[in-house]
Amino acid sequence: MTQFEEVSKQSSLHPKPVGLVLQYGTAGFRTNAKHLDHVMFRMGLLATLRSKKTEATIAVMVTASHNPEEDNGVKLIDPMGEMVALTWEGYATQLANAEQDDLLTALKDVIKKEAINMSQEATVFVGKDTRSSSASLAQAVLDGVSALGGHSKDYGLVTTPQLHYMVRCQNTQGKYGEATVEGYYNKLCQAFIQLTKNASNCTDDQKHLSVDGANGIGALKVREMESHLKKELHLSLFNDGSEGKLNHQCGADFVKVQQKPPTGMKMNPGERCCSFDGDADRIIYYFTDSDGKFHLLDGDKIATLISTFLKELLKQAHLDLKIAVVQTAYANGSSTHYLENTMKVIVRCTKTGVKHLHHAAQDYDIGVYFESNGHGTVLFSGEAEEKIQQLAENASTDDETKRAALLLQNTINIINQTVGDAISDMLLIEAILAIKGMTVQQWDTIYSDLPNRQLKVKVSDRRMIDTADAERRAVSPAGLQEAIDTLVKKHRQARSFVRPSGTEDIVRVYAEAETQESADALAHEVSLTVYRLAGGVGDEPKPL
Ligand code: G16
Repeated sequence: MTQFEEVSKQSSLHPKPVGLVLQYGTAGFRTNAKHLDHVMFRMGLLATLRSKKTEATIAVMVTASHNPEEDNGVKLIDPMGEMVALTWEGYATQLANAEQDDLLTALKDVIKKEAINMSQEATVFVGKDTRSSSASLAQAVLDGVSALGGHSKDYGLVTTPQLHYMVRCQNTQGKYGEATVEGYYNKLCQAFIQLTKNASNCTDDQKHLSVDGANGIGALKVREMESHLKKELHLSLFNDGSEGKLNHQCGADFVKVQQKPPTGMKMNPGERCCSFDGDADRIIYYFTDSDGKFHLLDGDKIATLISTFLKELLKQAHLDLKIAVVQTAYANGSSTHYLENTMKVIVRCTKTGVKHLHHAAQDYDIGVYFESNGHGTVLFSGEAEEKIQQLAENASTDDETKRAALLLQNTINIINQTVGDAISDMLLIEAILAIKGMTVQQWDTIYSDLPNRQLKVKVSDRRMIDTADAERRAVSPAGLQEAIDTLVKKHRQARSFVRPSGTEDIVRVYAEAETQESADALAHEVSLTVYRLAGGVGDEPKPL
């Protein structure tokens, strides 16, 4: 049987529902799990082609991250652990939407366009989150890989960033680390222990952190990692999946959007807490003060903490490296103002989606990228890493410079440079707070967030809304942007934008203003405008 006959035979076991069309979204295909079996099989095929093309290992992660339990999705991972290249997103859409009889034609089209040598070997790593649908969908991916004669390695239950990490380790022949979960814990935890040796007089209280695992994979993996931390960090784990539903009233997305603590978590006043999302690639910190007020430290505050720490170390090490922070339109206006005017770092704004931020961050010696929702990491250029290493190893380097260079080296080792990683970010943040002897309250007061509100509006077809200028302006439907501009003018220090979500079937509305009442009113007014101009469905949005 030829390869294509095999694909044909196998694909009939993963048939596409006639007429179903899915869009490649912010982070891959994402929808109700019952529509995804054929997509997974085909992504197995596509990953095999991508592996042949790049002559490297590729990975496929089965997850719908922050979405509800009944959804699922797929993330494709390129050789250096980054999200798959944009042109291949187009091929993914082509393959996913080809009717059953047209699949081979679509497949051959990709092979031709990319001039793929079909006799080249291919390897695909596969991972999955804890959703009940993930096991059979991951099997569909593996079936796709084997139908095209590719080799596969099934990592089973892993966080998304762990799978990204494995790919980079594999394709750098172990230079980035060992391509096992154990290797991942060893690398990150050793760096954490080295870093926290620089923290003096850390009390047991300061070493304690409460973690909301969103009832997902992150909870399992934090448990697995704990012993590697050698009691240098004490974690209390909540929403560990033993009872509650994935992402339901908990997790990073819930906490960020609702601006309130997750259910299922015991929080004492002043205690440092954090939430992961469903596949542990996002993290959000928070605490309640003695008056019961909730304080959120989101991706913007995390980016500020990390970039301040790095800038200080670069100064101590006398290293002249260009550092930038990459944000999206959701970044709180106060954070951008602080970064540009107080910290005096370069700030870039990109479209939503880690793939966009990641690419922008690659333009600098050190690129710190974070979405407000807590998705982010830090990238170091090869040259920057080399300079830091030379300094750390140079016998004539003075003590202070050497200390800073070693801290930078361990910081590089604790970071998962392939993608945002809740576990790695948590360890880095904990290490920075310990080294600086900083409380979560002191971190929170670096700057004050402008009050803000995020809402969702359901419309009949969210593709009606098109945006420009890194999603800060709506270019369609006609009149929407003008209406938003008029509404914004009614409020002080206000800003608002709308964009179609690439992971959920809704339009997102963001508003910030001088007071919470103003931000809430503006978000509501803009939601109503979207509902009226962009084909809202269901009841009209009600005031908050
Ligand atoms: C994904 C992306 C993020 C993005 C988020 C929401 O996160 O990786 O970059 O911010 O979706 O995207 P949208 O607003 O388009 O729905 P995750 O954690 O769900 O994979």
